[in-house]
Amino acid sequence: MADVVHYERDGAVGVITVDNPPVNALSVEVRAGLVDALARGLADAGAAALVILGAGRTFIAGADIREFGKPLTPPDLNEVIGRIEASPKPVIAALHGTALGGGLEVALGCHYRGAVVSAQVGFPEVKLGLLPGAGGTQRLPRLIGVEPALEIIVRGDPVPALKAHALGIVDEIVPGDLRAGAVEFAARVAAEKRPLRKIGASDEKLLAARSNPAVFETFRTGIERQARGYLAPFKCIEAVQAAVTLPFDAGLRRERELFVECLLSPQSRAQIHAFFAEREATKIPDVPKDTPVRLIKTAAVIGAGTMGGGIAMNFANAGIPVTVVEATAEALDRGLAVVRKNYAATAEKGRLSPAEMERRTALIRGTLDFQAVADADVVVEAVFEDMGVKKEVFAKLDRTCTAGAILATNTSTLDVDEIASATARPGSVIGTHFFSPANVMRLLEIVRGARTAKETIATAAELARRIGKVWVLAGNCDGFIGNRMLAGYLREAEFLVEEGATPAQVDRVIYDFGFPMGPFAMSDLAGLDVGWRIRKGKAHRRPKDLRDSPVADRLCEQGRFGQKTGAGWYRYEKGSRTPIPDPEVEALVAASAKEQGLTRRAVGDEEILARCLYPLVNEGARILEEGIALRPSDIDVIYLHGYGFPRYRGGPMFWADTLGLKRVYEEIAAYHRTHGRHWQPAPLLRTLAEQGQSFRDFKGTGA
Ligand code: 3H9
Repeated sequence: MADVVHYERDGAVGVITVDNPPVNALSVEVRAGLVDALARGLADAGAAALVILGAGRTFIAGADIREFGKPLTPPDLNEVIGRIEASPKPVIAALHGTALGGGLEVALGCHYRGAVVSAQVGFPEVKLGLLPGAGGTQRLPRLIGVEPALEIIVRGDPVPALKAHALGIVDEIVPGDLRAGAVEFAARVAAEKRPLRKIGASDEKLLAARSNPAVFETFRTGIERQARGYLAPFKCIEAVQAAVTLPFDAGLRRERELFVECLLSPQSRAQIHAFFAEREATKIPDVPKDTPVRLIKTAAVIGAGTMGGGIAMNFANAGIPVTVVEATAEALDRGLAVVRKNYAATAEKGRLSPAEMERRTALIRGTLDFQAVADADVVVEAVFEDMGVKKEVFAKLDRTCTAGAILATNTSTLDVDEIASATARPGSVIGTHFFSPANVMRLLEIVRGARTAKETIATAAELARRIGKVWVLAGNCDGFIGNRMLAGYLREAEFLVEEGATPAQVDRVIYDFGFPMGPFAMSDLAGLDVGWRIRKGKAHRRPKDLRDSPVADRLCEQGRFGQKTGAGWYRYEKGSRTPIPDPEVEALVAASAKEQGLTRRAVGDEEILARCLYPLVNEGARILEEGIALRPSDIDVIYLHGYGFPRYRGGPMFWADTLGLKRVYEEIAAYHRTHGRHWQPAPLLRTLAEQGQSFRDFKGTGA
């Protein structure tokens, strides 16, 4: 077995070090190593107390997620923790980095906990579709009370050391060196003969909830909207409730049952897939981690519109000074006023201190002078979506910017190579497709042009990390990954309505699947005019034999641009965002159907779901085959973070795998026969289906 847990003596204290890089996950070797090291410590007559700490950058960050789904090899984590808690010598956990999940559970099995001030503790299991399964739901409420425990377990957010100290999770904040401080703490506990605090044996903190069981129902109601569709948050509540209603040992057994129930659920598989997919997306085979990057000290944004302002806020939020360039004073003032309003709204909600708001606002400087971009390390162009305008901007950037500066375009559809051709340095040009609102949405598509240099990609990736984005690398094509796939989704939604469904029915089916809203509500929110303009610009490229629903264009011709004009696919009362079905739209749709000779019919919910979501899968398969996306899981990350695909379903490609590609292919082929060329199955989908494989098995085109 690998030597991943060491034991050594430091004065009168035995030190147990978990050394399992990168995050000291509780693999079977670590669990067995902890049992052995504990036994050594107990047998060591010179050790009056024991310390458990983590080597490297963190204490234990949890169970080894890669072991889930495989048969459990003993010792079980509950057993390990039970032995620690039963130790006749005091055991002290010394926390740094992130003590998460099973890591915090180990710490709660210890009699005392010390932490450095930068440490964080938490139970993120819920984000993996799980619950703490090694006593966390039983010990934490016994330590700090039911309500704070519910907050930590059900929400899954990390708790900084000082707050953990205030709550009573951490007994001492260790100043200076953790090991020395923890050894001193342990020696003191032994010398003072402090009682061994066995959390499992105490239950005073449960008494309040025992006499007020309504606390659970209140909590459940409180999370209902946010946790809609998810299983784990509700199972977490059930597990904490078991701490209150059952004796400790029975509570542990109930917790384990609920844990296993979650672990075996498709939701947990999907959420674990999402966890690894997000990390995998940051690995670009031909751009290794040690690729040199340009240090970004200052940034510039061209254009102070909604996107430009939002992008500038991203830089300011990360402490990077940013210059926003506009053509007219009026547009600049308007843009900067929106930025200030956004910050003020966040401050009003208490999520930003007034001082921090000032600091961030001060980092954003507006100017009409294009020369101001000369020293910027990165410039993001966010002007009108028009090739001519963009090329003009890039020619100017080429003349103005310092050598090696990253020249990024925020285009959502245009050809990055053509934009780059306006410069003499295409290696420095890259697409950074932010999603609207750019200061809120976490997704960033980084678009690699044919001549984009590796350093440019690595720098953009590093910058994305710094400004807190989840990023995915995309190849250069119309709509890149996300929007290219979305086209088929929107097209089918519109066809379905022409064929007899209503926008409200389609939206309900998609909402019930788990999206925050359906395609029509989303289009009304985003503004119908954007797509309309793009369609008009590309009208000449549309194949004549492909049907398109004219309804969206007709809505726009009537000035119905969505929420902002009070009407789109729905109508809206003044000041309200609630979509109200509109008979006028119904009439327009009926007329359009008649013109096209369609006989309208009742459309079933199942058909709606398949016809909206299969185009995502089919186009996703093409995107993979063309090498526009590196892997199916990258596509999933884009849909989870940019389009509201429910995380508990893992993303469109993962979802298709769960249905089975044979079924997906056959249904797409059937739609192809009845609905025509739009539904031509992607060759990759067909191949995988015929070979009985999944997207998970796709290992790239080798291109
Ligand atoms: C649990 O504990 C259940 C128990 O209650 C009950 C059991 C019975 N396992 O994120 P990073 C890998 S559930 C395996 O890039 P950072 C990760 O994939 C668990 N691998 O670093 C990556 O690998 P690679 C509860 C793990 O510094 C590498 O480590 N715990 C695990 O940005 C570096 O990760 C959690 O949910 C793991 N548990 O962030 C914590 N964790 O280099 C999950 C990480 O090959 N982890 N890896 O791509 C995290 O939140 C972050 O990784 C952490 C570090 C904050 C720790």
